[in-house]
Amino acid sequence: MTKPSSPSELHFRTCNLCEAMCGLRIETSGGRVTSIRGDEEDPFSKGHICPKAVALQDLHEDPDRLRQPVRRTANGWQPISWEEALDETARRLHAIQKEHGKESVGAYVGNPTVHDHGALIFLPMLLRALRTKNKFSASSVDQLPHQLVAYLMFGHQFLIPIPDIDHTRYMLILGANPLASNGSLMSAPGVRGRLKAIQQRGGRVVVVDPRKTETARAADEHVFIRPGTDALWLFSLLHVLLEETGPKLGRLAEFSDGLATVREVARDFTPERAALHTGVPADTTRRIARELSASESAVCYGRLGVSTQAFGAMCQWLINLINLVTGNFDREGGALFTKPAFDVVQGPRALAMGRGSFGRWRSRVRGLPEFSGDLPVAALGEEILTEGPGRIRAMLTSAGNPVVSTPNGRQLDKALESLDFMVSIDPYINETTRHAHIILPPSTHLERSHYDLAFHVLAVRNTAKYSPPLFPKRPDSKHDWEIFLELKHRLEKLRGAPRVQGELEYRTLKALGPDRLLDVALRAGPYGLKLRPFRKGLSLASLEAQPHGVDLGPLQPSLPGRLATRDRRIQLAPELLVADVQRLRQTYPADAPAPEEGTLLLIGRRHLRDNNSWLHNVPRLVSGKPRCTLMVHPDDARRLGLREGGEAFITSRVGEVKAPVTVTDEVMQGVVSLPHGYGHGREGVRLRVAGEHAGVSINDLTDDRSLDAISGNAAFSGVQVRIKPVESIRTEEQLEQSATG
Ligand SMILES: Nc1nc2c(c(=O)[nH]1)N[C@H]1C(S)=C(S)[C@@H](COP(=O)(O)OP(=O)(O)OC[C@H]3O[C@@H](n4cnc5c(=O)[nH]c(N)nc54)[C@H](O)[C@@H]3O)O[C@H]1N2
Ligand SMILES: Nc1nc2c(c(=O)[nH]1)N[C@H]1C(S)=C(S)[C@@H](COP(=O)(O)OP(=O)(O)OC[C@H]3O[C@@H](n4cnc5c(=O)[nH]c(N)nc54)[C@H](O)[C@@H]3O)O[C@H]1N2
Ligand code: SF4
Ligand SMILES: [Mo]
Repeated sequence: MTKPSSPSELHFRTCNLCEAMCGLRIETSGGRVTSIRGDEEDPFSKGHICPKAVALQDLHEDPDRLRQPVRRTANGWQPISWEEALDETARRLHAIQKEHGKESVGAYVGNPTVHDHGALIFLPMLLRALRTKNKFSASSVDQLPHQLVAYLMFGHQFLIPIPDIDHTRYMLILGANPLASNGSLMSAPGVRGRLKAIQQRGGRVVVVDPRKTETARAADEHVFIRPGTDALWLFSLLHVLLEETGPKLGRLAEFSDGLATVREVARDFTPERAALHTGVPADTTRRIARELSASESAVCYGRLGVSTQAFGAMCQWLINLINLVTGNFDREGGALFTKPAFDVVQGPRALAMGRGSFGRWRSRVRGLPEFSGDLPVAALGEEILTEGPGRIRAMLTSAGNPVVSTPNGRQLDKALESLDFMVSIDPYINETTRHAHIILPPSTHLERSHYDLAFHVLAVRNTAKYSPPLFPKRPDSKHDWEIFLELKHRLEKLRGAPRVQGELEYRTLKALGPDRLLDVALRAGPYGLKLRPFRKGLSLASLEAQPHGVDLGPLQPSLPGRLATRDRRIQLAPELLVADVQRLRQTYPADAPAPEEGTLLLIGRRHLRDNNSWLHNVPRLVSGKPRCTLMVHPDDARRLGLREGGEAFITSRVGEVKAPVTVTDEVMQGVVSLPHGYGHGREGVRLRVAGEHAGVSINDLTDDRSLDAISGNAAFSGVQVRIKPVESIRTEEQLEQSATG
């Protein structure tokens, strides 16, 4: 007799692997996932998913994933109990701070934090309890320029204008490849279809990128640009818009300051001057400016490739200005602010995110400025390695892999090895966490509830969706937020905080958890019960009753009401940015010097099946052709003696790697490209599948000294490298050996 199979169950939830927030329809049977598909009824994603969604199952089942805390000993990793792990972590951190001061403990917070509302709400509490100014995060290898510019122009770091991709008739995209990344600071599941719809409306898509990317191929026009020169090009675009077509601020003129200053600084940036350095012909620039100006609606969108540059903040400033002076800001089809149900900008004070801050303190060694409490992560290695008072001697990392994701990863690798103590909150023993003394693994993504606190704020449409946990959490496991709360409580007790009050706060927070706090924020938010006494507003319960999510409508004009500057005015010409224009003039003089002989400019790339450094242990996602290859233009390959399938030896100021070569005219001449997130071959990494697809880390080449001078964001775009065929090095060595032998 055959056993009856367990009945299958159907669940709806949101994929939280990237920013697109795709709705999933997941079938389970007998406590196992049997299928993951797109949820056609999700009002936002309408059935779209990408190949990564299935990783949610594979991560949950991955035998390499830690199920219990571990301690590193002379005899390898030993499992330990939660009590022991949490007590020891708090004790060691406290002891080090007691002996060497508060700043002797540092913290690094990585990207998946932003995809977990529990972590977003509870992590700041732990960081406050750590009391250190040495806080770092993945923001400073990513969107820091966007936040800084939003803070300076609109008064809040999360007032980030979102391109209205669904209504625009002209989209100018720089430094973004949403067909691989699925969109960033532009949550938009199914970007391919949304771009196609622009074309079907009679509109136009133009991509400016040193590589002819998947997105560039889907566009109407692709323009090559020399890496790192976008600020100069954007200035020349602005120049034409101001001098030729004239600014069209419209109703925004009433509450905007600084246009005259902008005009003045843009005056000498002619398209001809820009062409000398950018490689973009002056007439192309003029035409694009005229098209932007003439289009019924238009939006300029610039993302990672123009953020991680020496002029990252300036690029984001200029992009906002271009949208403003073409009359496309806060207007349908242009760039608008969202109105999220959990409003991190104008929501209840205790749950909202701070407006931001800049330069309240600086890093000890290099004097880099803090932004909103964080220091640029490019300074982390030197803060550990440089002797003196205030040196970092212990680290807490959470959901981050800075050894492969931050510049000069080799240096950080060495630095972490030298620490007195390190704790990592992470499910894996990877390039970073292998240095930890204790690893605290969280529950899996399917064991938690989910609400996209961050990405609803950054989406192309207002929607809201809550997903309950799909599987119950194992009794001996903890969510990230629980780990943070436990550590915070222990640290405060060790420090002798008032006992009764501390205990009460701990118990209250533990009982509430992130979901009850989410409920409070939803009720207090713009669609909550509070403002609509006669209609049913949003609450956790109402979202639970609508498992596919709720549509709250397209982005709408919201200014000046939504501005968070103290005078409720837009600052078009923040002093910090205006002052930096001189650096741009010096870097790109009106009479161009010849580029240095023999150097090539390195850029990164993303692949649809990667997700930064941490999905390479999923067999379904790493199958197929090796992806960690160096793309080289045919002319450069010929000059350097590189051939398809051969190996290249790549060196930069900070390091060297070897990678297989792909010869392709997809990259601009003089530019080479290597993806990031690889380099799993380091000793002690416990990722069996990733180890077989190890690749090399681009961040062993990127430079911790190359930064956006204003924000301190890493400047990954356009790292100067030298390249030789590996074979030629072997021949040189052989010649040397036969000469000496
Ligand atoms: N599949 C996948 N999806 C992801 C991720 C992933 O790793 N894999 N990561 C997620 C994360 S954390 C983020 S932040 C987003 C990022 O999402 P995107 O911003 O779309 O990032 P990329 O795909 O890296 O695209 C950056 C583009 O900039 C170009 N570029 C490089 N240098 C320059 C330059 O100097 N000027 C110009 N104009 N362009 C330049 C590159 O060629 C590339 O096409 O993606 C998210 N989604
Ligand atoms: N050269 C170059 N470097 C780059 C980039 C680039 O384009 N080029 N992109 C940059 C960008 S945009 C980003 S965002 C950063 C990312 O930088 P990081 O955030 O430092 O790195 P990730 O690779 O995202 O690593 C995520 C870590 O979190 C763990 N993790 C996954 N889920 C969870 C969870 O739910 N809880 C916990 N506690 N841990 C979890 C994973 O095991 C992994 O160790 O990389 C940056 N680095
Ligand atoms: S696009 Fe992003 S959110 Fe959608 S299924 Fe893929 S990884 Fe998940
Ligand atoms: Mo990112």
